[in-house]
Amino acid sequence: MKILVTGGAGFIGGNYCHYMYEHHPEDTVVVLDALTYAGNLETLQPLMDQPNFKFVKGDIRDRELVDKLFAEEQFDAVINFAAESHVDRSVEYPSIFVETNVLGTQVLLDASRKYNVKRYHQVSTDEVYGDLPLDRKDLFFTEDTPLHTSSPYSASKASADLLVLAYYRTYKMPITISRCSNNYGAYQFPEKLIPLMISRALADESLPVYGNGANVRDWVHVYDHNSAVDLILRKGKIGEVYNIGGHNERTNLQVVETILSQLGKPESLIHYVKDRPGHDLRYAINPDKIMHELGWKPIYTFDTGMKETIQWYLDNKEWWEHIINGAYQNYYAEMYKDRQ
Ligand code: NAD
Ligand code: TDX
Repeated sequence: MKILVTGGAGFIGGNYCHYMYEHHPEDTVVVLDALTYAGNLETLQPLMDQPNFKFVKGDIRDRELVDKLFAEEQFDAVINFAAESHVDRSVEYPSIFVETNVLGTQVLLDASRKYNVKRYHQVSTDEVYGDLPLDRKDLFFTEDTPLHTSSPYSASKASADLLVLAYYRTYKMPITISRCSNNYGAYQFPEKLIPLMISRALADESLPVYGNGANVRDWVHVYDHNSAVDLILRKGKIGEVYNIGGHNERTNLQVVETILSQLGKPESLIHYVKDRPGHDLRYAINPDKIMHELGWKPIYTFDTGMKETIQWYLDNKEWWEHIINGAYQNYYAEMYKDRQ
């Protein structure tokens, strides 16, 4: 099988390429990635010389480039990981989220249709369901939960999902969609909660916790997310949405405390800052459908996954120090200046 992996130089797409090399070396992977601030070729370095791996620098919004690539490569399947993915950036710069996440998805759908791709998989997010109240631990997102978005990021992802579903209904395109909760693991850009807190704690810098730290996220190790995406690609039913989550709910404060304790750093580093506008309270996934219908099971608990992840950031300082020494400095100063 020849698979187009868009956004393969990013966190989850990059890990998917490593997953493929480990589990399906017989398949060919072509990565299409624009190498925005979030794309990093160092993540793919170990794969670059493999005969059945190819990297193409390009933008999913570029119709001409995408059409030419599809004509040349004749893909069997497309997995669309490419996106603007950071909620705080979407609050500051919403337009690029609509352009990449909605219009980029449409370009890929059109090319997949024209070249008869056998499966188009859209990597979506649990954020399309909005949030759950903090005092109703009995409530979970199912695939039937109505879309109810909060941020420009989640609105753009929900819009893309609707387009994908429309192409299924209208053109009978062979699509699937996955909606996963918060990921963590190796190669995550240090703007997201876990790598941001690890890198700052290691430098003895203050840890900016939004609001009172009581917001809840449901954490999935990136390996488990990718094993689910791969299972859906091979065994999922066309036209279906699958939620992915492992019942690992933690408050943001609990996550930060776990990091501090493993790194042996003091809790005095915690600094409560102004809340994110529209901040979703709680995400929690009901993963019954993918577990029962496809037999998916995560291999990580939050504790084993966090131990391994923190160790990875300790062992791979070069990977993230390159990032935080560059334009990232300006990002942090700009994004956090009004939160003090
Ligand atoms: P990321 O920001 O780390 O990576 C995104 C990648 O897409 C980067 O390599 C970037 O260069 C590339 N990209 C951006 N715009 C592009 C464009 N116009 N053309 C081509 N490439 C482009 O994101 P991530 O965390 O790896 O997320 C991957 C996908 O998974 C996204 O669709 C996101 O919505 C979804 N998702 C993420 C999480 C999470 O916790 N991170 C959870 C659920 C779903
Ligand atoms: O500095 C911070 N302080 C803080 O308290 C940052 C960056 C975050 N937070 C809080 C906000 C959230 O409640 O931590 C929580 C997690 O924040 P993010 O890492 O920004 O993730 P989130 O907003 O939950 O969205 C993530 O999960 C769903 C991904 O970024 C999305 O791409 C994915 O779709």
